[in-house]
Amino acid sequence: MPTNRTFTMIKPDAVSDGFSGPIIQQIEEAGFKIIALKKIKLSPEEAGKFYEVHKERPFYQSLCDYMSSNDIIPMVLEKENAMEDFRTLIGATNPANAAEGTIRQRFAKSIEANAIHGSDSDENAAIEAAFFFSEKELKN
Ligand code: IDP
Ligand code: MG
Repeated sequence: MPTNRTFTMIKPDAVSDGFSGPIIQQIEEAGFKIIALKKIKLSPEEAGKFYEVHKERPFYQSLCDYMSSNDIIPMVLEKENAMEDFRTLIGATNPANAAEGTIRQRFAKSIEANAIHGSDSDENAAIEAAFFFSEKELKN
């Protein structure tokens, strides 16, 4: 995947609360182009695989239960400096610490149910995109 791309998911709380529209609008207004998008419900096992890097952390089981509790909307986005700019757009993991106007400050409920995911490196963005999308879907 080119380095001007990143991966995101709108998380279950934000999807079920009806915030996917305003979140996608904020993403597009910030200059990101949507390359791929789908709506999907993960099994707890699939969520566990996606978050495997966190398996030693105390919140892992709860995170996997939460991430498989309802539909999510994974997306691949394109913009210059995509990964870093997207992390800035979503704000800190804990919405209590997220900067004013960021997606998490606007829409997150808690440090766990924090509305949206953003990859933390170009390498992980490519791995995470391939978790949800075929090569053909990423070819755009
Ligand atoms: P990030 O999503 O901002 O990159 P990570 O540290 O990679 O944050 O954690 C992955 C996800 O795990 C977070 O987005 C959040 O949903 C959840 N999480 C992180 N820290 C905690 C915690 O202390 N308690 C509960 N859930 C957490
Ligand atoms: Mg992370």
